[in-house]
Amino acid sequence: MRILVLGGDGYLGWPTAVHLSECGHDVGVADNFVRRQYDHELGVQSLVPIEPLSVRVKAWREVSGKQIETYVGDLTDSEFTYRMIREFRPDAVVHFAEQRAAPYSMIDRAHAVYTQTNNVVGNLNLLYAIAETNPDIHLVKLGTMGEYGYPNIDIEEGWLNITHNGRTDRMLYPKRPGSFYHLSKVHDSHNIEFACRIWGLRATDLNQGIVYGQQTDETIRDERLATRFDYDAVFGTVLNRFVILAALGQPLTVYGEGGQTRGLIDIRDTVECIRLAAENPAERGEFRVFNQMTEAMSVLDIAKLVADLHPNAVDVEHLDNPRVEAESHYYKVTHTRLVELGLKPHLLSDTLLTSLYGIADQYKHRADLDALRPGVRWRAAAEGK
Ligand code: NAD
Ligand code: USQ
Repeated sequence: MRILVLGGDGYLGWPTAVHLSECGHDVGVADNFVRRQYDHELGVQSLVPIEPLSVRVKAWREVSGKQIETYVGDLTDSEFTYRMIREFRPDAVVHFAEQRAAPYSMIDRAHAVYTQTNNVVGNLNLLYAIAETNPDIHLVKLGTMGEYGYPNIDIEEGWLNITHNGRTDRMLYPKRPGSFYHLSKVHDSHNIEFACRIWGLRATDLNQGIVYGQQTDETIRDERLATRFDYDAVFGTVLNRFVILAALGQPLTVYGEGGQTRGLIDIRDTVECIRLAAENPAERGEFRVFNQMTEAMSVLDIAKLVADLHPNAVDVEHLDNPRVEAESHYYKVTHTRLVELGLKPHLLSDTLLTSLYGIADQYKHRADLDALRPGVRWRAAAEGK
């Protein structure tokens, strides 16, 4: 298949691109490098050094003999998006190319507006480019488990059968997300479902949980193929961040009680889920939703696990929660559809954590300790700060 990976210079996009290439697909990647720009803005860098995209692509050619085409541009630029879809002629487009940090979207008005404009407009340009170029192209879109929020009922895979006043319908599962970033994904999901309904597009919305890990079978083949590993309080996600805090000898920062339960997934499963979704496309007109997570754990349990398995003594510290979120809640999620397609999950094991400890230890000298404490507060706008 010809598969275009949008956001192919990012944490997940790059490992996915090389995985799909390794599996025999013709792969193109697109990126505007804005993720590298956020690092400059925040004064931080990936803990593991990463090469420019041009070097990564060259290294992959040397290591595998396979070519990856690159498109440098911004999805909010419709001319770029249309040209890329027309030139590459993909069978599937994997769309990772969005601003993905909840705290970044909550810094202030400008960052919230940027996040929603970048994400919603980029996705809408892509929907039009697919519809007008070739409506047969399968869109594989990265959504997030956080779209659902944390309701007091079981979470289904995207859709819910509802009986109300004696009548029954199949509706999109109700959404109650927890940041302007997570809201942007809800807006995307609605736009995609509408495009499937009116234009007969085919789409898979992957509601992914929090990803952990840094290496895949392909990226370990050469250090120039490494993907990013974030630890700062804006972009660092909880498990990766706790592993790096432990390596630095810093306390693990549990926000509030730590009863927040989240879906998790190993980066090696992420790239495999994308392959499975791409190789088994949705039907024309179908808006298909998969919950892309393999296990659930509370933040406090994640902290305890990281601390217990670490060779050094690690403290767990409860901070005032900078976010507005339930710190203890019901959480039961259906996530069977990717397993039905053949996913064999890697569950969080000592082996993975031990190898992550090694990576964190090797590069801990690159961390900026000033970037560790959370500075973005969800309530700030209403508190006049
Ligand atoms: P990332 O920021 O590392 O990668 C996203 C890439 O998209 C970056 O390289 C960035 O430069 C690019 N990009 C952003 N806006 C663009 C635009 N307008 N035009 C072109 N390129 C653009 O993020 P990631 O962690 O790899 O996440 C990828 C996707 O997966 C995101 O959509 C995110 O919401 C979703 N996701 C991530 C996680 C996670 O834990 N990392 C979990 C669930 C879902
Ligand atoms: N948390 C802590 N301490 C920390 C960091 C986080 O207690 O030092 C808590 C947060 O308060 C939150 C939970 O851990 O309750 C998860 O936070 P996170 O920053 O790891 O994850 P989140 O903001 O939800 O966003 C990440 C990715 C995003 C993706 C999402 C999947 O950045 O792109 O969409 O995970 S999900 O959470 O399923 O929505």
